[in-house]
Amino acid sequence: MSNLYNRLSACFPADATRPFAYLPDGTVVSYADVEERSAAYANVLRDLGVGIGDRVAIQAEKSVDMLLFYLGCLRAGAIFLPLNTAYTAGEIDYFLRDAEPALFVCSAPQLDASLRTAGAANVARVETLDDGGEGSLTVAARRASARFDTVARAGQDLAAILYTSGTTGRSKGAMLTHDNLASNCFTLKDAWRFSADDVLLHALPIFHTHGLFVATNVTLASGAAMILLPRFSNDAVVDALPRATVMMGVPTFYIRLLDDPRFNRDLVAHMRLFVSGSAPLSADIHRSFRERSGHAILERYGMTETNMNTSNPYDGDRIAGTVGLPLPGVSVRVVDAETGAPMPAGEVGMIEIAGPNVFSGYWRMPEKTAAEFHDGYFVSGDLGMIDARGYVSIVGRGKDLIICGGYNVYPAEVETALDELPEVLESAVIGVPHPDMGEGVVAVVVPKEAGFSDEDRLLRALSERLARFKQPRRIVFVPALPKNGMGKVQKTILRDEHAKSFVA
Ligand code: MCA
Ligand code: AMP
Repeated sequence: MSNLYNRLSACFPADATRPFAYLPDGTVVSYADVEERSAAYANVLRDLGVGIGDRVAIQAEKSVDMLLFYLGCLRAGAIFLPLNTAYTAGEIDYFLRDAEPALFVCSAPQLDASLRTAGAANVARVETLDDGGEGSLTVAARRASARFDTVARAGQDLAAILYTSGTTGRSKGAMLTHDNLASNCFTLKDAWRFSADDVLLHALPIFHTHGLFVATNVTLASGAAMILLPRFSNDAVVDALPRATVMMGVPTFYIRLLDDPRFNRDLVAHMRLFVSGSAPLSADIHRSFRERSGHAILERYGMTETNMNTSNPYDGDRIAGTVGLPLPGVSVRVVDAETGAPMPAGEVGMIEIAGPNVFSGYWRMPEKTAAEFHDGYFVSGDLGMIDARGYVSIVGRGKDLIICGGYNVYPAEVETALDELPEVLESAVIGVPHPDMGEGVVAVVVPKEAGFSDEDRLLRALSERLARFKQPRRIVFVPALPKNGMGKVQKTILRDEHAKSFVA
């Protein structure tokens, strides 16, 4: 019973004709379909020779088939490894070499390029899954048996690996167990009062924790339904809101809705909950949203390595600018980042997390894993405080991370890509306020030749190496970077200088 799929399916509605997903073309996918089509995908995986514990990497457009394939992986005991659709071939190459998947799944139009990337990385099999539900896997699944005995897995066995970038060095694969995912989704189901009557408006990508585990697992664990949108757009969300009861989003979703004159109380009369996370939601947006819609957005805080850690309460005060209280079973503490000593209430320090939600380590990186734990607690890299009522606030980041529209950009990765260009002597990459995306990426570059200022040339070169969301939105050329006595770039000075890059 430790296989996450079995724990989820135990909660599926008794009436299997009940809807799981409403698709944009009007198709309704029932819970009977979930059971049968995930079984078919599990059979296909077995036929392809994917064994228990094998990794299955996938870079495909959002579709219900990708969700059913994820469930098929769980059922077959494979480890699901989703990759951002924005990643370039160069980025995918690294993940495939590092994870050594038995199978790489791509979208049909990417097949030729993926065969080359997978071939170079020694991945034996490449199959396709595309957003029309076609692709070699889907075709095979249609012919496969719709019955499959879900394989037994221990709670500590891996269900998924999600890569997260790092402040320095290579991306790390966060290993998430069946227990990690199960504990968190059942905790959230209770905390947010999910029931079979809920209809989740799902506009997030499904290659990250937010859209895949929080949104999808909680829906399945509740026997609820979702309106599956291919991506966020104001038009599609405004159209779907009257049929939904819950929406989960990154702050940019809420910023964009507030900009839309159609967004008002009537539109959300049927809604019971708006959840925000993945990046800070400003207290201003929280207040404006409440005034416009009558809803206090429920902000929560999570990480790829830990799933969700804290949440504002369903009943009780949802305090703007805080990420709420530790979830049941999750221990959150704030310590002095230098000494590791606990900080008194109200004082800022490093946030550390322990609990059944915390991952089991970075794939094949035992030293990095050990370095990120302190007395059994995972060191989040986020700076925050806990007030006298137990509410956690995140006040900054100890890690050099930019969060842009809910996607993480690690400056070191962008700086490395820039510094490799023949025109660049050195660079510093910073995040500055952006009205839509929260933060925007700015690169400050010292060119090798004084007077060089061809921003387009550098951007073109970067586009082959870095996913679009990591590429700077502005490159500024300077003769020298500000450095301290130790020779370290003073990013605070740069952030102040360029604070107005995207805002008036
Ligand atoms: C799109 N672009 C972006 C981003 N998204 N650039 C930087 N950051 C982004 N997040 C690029 C596009 O390629 C396009 O490039 C240009 O920006 C404008 O695109 P636009 O149409 O405005 O964007 P969009 O397609 O509407 O997407 C914005 C979005 C989307 C809806 C905010 O990024 C999104 O769905 N974000 C959700 C991310 C997420 O799920 N994070 C959860 C991670 P060009 O100019 O070349 O056309 S999980 C996590 O963080 C933890 C665990 C947690 O707590 O949840
Ligand atoms: P990821 O690596 O994608 O899992 O991103 C995790 C990071 O997102 C956290 O360490 C935080 O810095 C940030 N984050 C997630 N939720 C929130 C939130 N509600 N407020 C502020 N930051 C958040």
